[in-house]
Amino acid sequence: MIREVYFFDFFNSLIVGDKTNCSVIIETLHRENVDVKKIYTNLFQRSLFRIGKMWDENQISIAEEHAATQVIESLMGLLQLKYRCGEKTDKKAIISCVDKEFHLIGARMAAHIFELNGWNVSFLGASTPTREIIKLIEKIKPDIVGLSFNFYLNFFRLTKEIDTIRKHFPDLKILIGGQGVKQTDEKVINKYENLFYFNSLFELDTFIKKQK
Ligand code: B12
Repeated sequence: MIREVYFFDFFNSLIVGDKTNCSVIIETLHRENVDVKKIYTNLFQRSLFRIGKMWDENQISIAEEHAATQVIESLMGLLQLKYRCGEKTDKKAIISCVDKEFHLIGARMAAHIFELNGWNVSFLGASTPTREIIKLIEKIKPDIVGLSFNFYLNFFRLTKEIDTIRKHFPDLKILIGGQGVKQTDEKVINKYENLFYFNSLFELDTFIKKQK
């Protein structure tokens, strides 16, 4: 775990847009060799969930939520430079948000975990149209495609996308993640073969390490 004192210092800085102090905390954690999955989960994800709740309860404005999100995204850039993998494999992954899904931070974290395991990752960010993902799969022939969805209304887009990928590439492993999954009928997800759901970076990391 990351010490509570770090969390509260980080969160209080984030909420007032003090990016400098947020990066000082990140630098300290990096120097202490803290696992980046812990920074992502116990600092960034925990802060963003809190911010989402505060926004939902009208304690902060949309602008304040946007500002905090931007700070987190820039700190992720910093972490991606600091936490790198020395040894590359020939494995390839495509990670993207489904069409019309704009919550990209979780997917970006997942992409980084693949990279730390030596994978070559094409991270497509938010809202990629399905036909574009299909074209890219044809071109780079990845071992895995990872899809993220958070906004529950995008569930039908997720299943449509899975169906389309399956039609074109029946054996391709598909990973899905994001908070939208919890709110939906898990039976729908379970009917697919070779499809895996993760909402924890630690479980994702274990899964990646088992891929040969
Ligand atoms: C920041 C934010 C935004 C930003 C996103 C910007 C960006 N660059 O990503 C913006 C402003 C775009 C936004 C928009 C909206 N948002 Co918003 N947003 C958030 C907020 C505050 C944080 C999201 C986040 O980054 N969380 C932290 C990450 C790390 O968590 P995560 O995504 O779950 O990812 C973890 C796992 O799920 C997993 N994972 C995720 N993806 C993947 C992919 C793979 C392949 C794998 C293996 C794993 C994996 O790994 C991650 C690490 O553990 C959340 C609050 C919350 N509870 O999260 C609301 C929240 C998600 N938003 C919400 C809503 C309602 C909206 C809007 C509809 C608001 C509006 N009226 O316009 C729109 C929808 C836009 C859309 N169509 O996508 C609701 C969603 C409710 C629901 N379940 O449907 C939430 C929960 C807020 C709330 N309390 O109600 N939002």
